Amino acid sequence: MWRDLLPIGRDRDSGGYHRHAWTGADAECRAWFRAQAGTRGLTLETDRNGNQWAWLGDPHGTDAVVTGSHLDSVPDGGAFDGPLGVVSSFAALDELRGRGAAFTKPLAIVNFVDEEGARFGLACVGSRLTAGQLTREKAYELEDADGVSLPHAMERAGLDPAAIGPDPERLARVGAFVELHIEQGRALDRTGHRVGVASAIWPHGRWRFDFRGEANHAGTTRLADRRDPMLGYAETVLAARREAELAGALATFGKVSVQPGGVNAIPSLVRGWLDSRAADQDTLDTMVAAIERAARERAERDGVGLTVVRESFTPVVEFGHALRDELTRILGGAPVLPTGAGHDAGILSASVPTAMLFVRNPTGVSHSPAESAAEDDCVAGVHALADVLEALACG
Ligand code: HGY
Ligand code: MN
Ligand code: MN
Repeated sequence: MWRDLLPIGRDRDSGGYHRHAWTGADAECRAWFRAQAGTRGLTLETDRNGNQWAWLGDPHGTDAVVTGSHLDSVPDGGAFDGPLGVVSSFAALDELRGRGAAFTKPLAIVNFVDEEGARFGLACVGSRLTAGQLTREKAYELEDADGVSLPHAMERAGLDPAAIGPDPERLARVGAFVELHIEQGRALDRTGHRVGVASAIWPHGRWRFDFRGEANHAGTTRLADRRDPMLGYAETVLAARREAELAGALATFGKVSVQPGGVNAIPSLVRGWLDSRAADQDTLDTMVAAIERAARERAERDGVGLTVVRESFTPVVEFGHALRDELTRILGGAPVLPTGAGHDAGILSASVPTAMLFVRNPTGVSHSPAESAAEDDCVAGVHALADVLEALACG
């Protein structure tokens, strides 16, 4: 399975992945998922929001046990973030069948669409829509960098965008959701364990900063006459770093666009996206407010306009202790750790009992082509997931 997935959407030079929602690479990943379901005799369903479900047992049964993750990537992402969870789910099912496990509950493997939000700017679109945390109206407003709207992209991929929306009946049939994921840090590595259980996800969000100035000639405009939005942006990047350090939190400008984008022109618009995360809501709010204050002060000084829009937000997620403790017990005392990374599991946890397993990441690197995990650790993850699914679905 891993070998089949590896070439899809991979950049030949960097080795990183570009599997953005509803692109050709995403379609190939989805075809791969369909084929894996078919090989195993599972019933494939694509829900109203484009998430794929592969069912063993009755798709309309209740108290289903669901596992899976996502197959899309960030720009130039690693091979493991997402796919490890989906591949491990199929592998765990194979292992359970090999053990002769007798399933007493329906089991599904899910591929949530557009987890990373790399194309339309909002993360976890598939799970948010299904869980009713993103309205159809808001989803219809999402556009990619080329101005292609989300509904249009879905339509091109053969889906009916008029159907998208919350799916409470589907979620009501789910008794438990367990997502396996590569750890995106080194906390597990420091414990010496291969597999851990998630405790919580930090609150996090994305804010768009638009600095609007005046385009002008780089060779003839006196410094005193400029309204250069790049200065406010630069100052804000430094403020974000400073405030994050003070707060013991995280703030990142990882994406910026400049208009008109000429080497010899003062920009008219600098648009930067802030990704901010902290252990608690107060710290996050205070930090983002301080960054915005610094941006406004500088923008005013330069005669530059500033608008700040919060494009997405995910409150803190504390995974339910009952399921989390059960997983820890099944795995013989696996370490329990929090993460700053967002996941579909975090979105679903508001609607269904949800837990996560993390597989050791020896370098901690993620959202990068250098992301890696040892094969033995991945196999340990499959065994752990199989143990968990057996306990939950064969009990
Ligand atoms: O950005 C995130 O936290 C996640 O990996 N989608
Ligand atoms: Mn990710
Ligand atoms: Mn992920």
